[in-house]
Amino acid sequence: MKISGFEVNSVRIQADNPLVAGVKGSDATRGFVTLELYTDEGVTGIGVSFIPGNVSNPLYPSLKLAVENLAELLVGEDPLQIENLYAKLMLASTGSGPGGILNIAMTSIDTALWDIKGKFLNQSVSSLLGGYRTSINTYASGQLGREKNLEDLEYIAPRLVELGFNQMKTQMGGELTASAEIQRMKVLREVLSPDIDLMCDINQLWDVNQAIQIGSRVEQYNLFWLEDVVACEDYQGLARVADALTTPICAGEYVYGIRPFRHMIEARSIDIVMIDLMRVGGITQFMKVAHMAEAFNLPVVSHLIPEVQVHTMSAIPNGLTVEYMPWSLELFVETPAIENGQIVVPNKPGLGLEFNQDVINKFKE
Ligand code: SMN
Ligand code: MG
Repeated sequence: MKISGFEVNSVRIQADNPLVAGVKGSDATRGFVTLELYTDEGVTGIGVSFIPGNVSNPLYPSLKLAVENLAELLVGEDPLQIENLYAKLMLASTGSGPGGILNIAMTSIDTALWDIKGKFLNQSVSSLLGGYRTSINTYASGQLGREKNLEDLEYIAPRLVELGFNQMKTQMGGELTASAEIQRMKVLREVLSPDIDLMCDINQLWDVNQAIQIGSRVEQYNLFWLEDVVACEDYQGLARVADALTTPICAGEYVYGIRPFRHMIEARSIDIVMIDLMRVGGITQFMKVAHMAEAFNLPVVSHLIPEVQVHTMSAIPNGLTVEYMPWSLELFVETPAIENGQIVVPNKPGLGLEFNQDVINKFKE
């Protein structure tokens, strides 16, 4: 089998997809680059690249071009030799990474190659990667953010439970005082039963002292984890916070490639390893970090794109929970089911996903 061609599209879709009926999301749109990788045997693999973070980013045209430039190098190659092709593209791009747009572009390429392999071998990507389980815990994300006031939090959290979520994430880092930050956790804990897991993301907005002080005061609310409490590369600072608190410290979504994880883990900076599929550089690289974490007895959690991450996370024994961020759902005809608080691996070969071509045609730029 040989790669025979590809199609890359840049689409902008509604930025938010509030899970609770009646809650208004932002009017902004968010960009995605979609890749369809064709083979001479009629098998097509699909992948997605996007810039995790702001809704708008001036580099989207560059990202689309980067995916095209890399995909061109694959034409005529055997799609099953994923490590070989990965190395070839990284070698060709030496000097422009690892990091930034290169890793993000590599993610859709790598994802499409795994999709081809799964379809060709009639196995789910989860099965190819290890096949530890067929469903895994998932948590509602993007619903209880800093932009929400206390009344919003009180209204939305119990409705997420009604929708079947046993886990959900909120944020701190946006209030002027420590008391106001803590009040948000208190309000959420009061409306949620103790057996609902509540995570909290700081997105690097505190310093080490704030993290220890506020983190100590919210220990009473029994958070499932505190995420990105300080700057992502402050491994020693993170380690001080992790030592000082009982609440598990989670980080990793902001770093690029596989090597920073080695240093983060060696410095004992984190209790939970969060892997962003775009920044790590795709499924192949995700698995390397996940297995390294296993050797250190650390659980792994995924960041964004649950439609693909259901495969990586269900494949590994140390997968803890999948972030259910409903940003990319609209891109696909059908997305993985949520049953009893778990996200279910589609019972289809490859990723089990199909692009919604109507959406792509309507919203492509
Ligand atoms: C997050 C990621 C990307 C944009 C906004 C918020 C957040 C998360 O860090 O973990 O989902
Ligand atoms: Mg985060």
